[in-house]
Amino acid sequence: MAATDALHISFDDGFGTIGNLWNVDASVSGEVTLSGYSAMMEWAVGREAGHGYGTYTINAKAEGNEPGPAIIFWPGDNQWPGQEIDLLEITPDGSGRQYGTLHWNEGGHDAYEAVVYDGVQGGVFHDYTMIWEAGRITFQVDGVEKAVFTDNVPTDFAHGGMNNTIGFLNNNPDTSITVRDVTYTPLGGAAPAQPAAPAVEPTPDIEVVTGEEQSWDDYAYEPTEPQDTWTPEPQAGWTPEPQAGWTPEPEGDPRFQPGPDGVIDWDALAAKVMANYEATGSWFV
Ligand SMILES: [Ca+2]
Repeated sequence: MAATDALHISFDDGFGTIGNLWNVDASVSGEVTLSGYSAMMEWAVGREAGHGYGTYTINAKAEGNEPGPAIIFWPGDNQWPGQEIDLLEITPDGSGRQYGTLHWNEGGHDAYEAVVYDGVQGGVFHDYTMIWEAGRITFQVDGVEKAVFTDNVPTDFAHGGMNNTIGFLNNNPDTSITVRDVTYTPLGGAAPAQPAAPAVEPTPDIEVVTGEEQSWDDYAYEPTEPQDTWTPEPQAGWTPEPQAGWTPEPEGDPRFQPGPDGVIDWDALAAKVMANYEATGSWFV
C-alpha cells in the first residue's frame, strides 16, 4: 500500500503494515498487548516509509505508573536523534500521568517539547489521536485537545520532508500497553470505514515542559531478563519481510539503552531473532 493511502488495522486478522514485531502477545483476537520488553512498528526503511500529514487514531490502554508503554511515530529513515513523535508515554515521577512529545534533531542532539495530559486516566482504553499538518501537530485524547505543537513541526515526505512509521513499545516489567485499533486518514483524504470522531473541545491547563528544564534520567531500566516465551506463529495478514529484525536505532535514545547490567541489547536480540528465523522459519528469541 502507498504511504498516502488510508489505513485501518483492527488486529482481527494480523498486524497489517505494523510488521516489525518483537515479543508481542496476539493471543486475543482483535487486539495486541505489549508487556515486559516488547515492540511493534511499521518498517522504518526510508524517508517515504510510514505515513505523512493526516489523522492518526489509536485505541489503546496503558497500564502502570512508570515509563514503559508508548505510542510512537518513529522517523521513516530510522535515524535518531530525529523526527520522533510520541503520542503516549507515562511520566517518570510516579504520578501515572500521560504525556506526549515532539522530538527533533538539533545540531546532532535530541531536542524535544513535551506536554503532560491532564485528566487522562490510565488503565482504561482511550482514543489517542494525532493530527499532523503543515506547521502544526495536534494531540487529542477521546476527541479532546491535549497538546498543540507549532514549532519544529516536521514536513512530510510528500512535501519534501520525511514520513513517520506507526509503532508501539513497552520496556518495563511493571507496565503494559494493549492496542485494539489503528486508523490513518491522509490529510484531505477519505477515511477508512469508521464511525465519526467525536467533536473537538478545547481544553485548558496544558502543561508545557521543554527539554532544557527537565531530566528524564529515570528512564533507566531495571536489569530484568527479557521474557522469552513468545513464539509467534505466522498469521493471516502477517508477512514479515526478511530484513534486519527490530531496527530502531538504539544509540542515544534513552528508552533503547541497556540497563545497568547491559541486559537489554536490542541489536543482539534482533540478530538472535533473525538467526532463529533464518534457521527455523519462525520468529522468536
Ligand atoms: Ca480491534
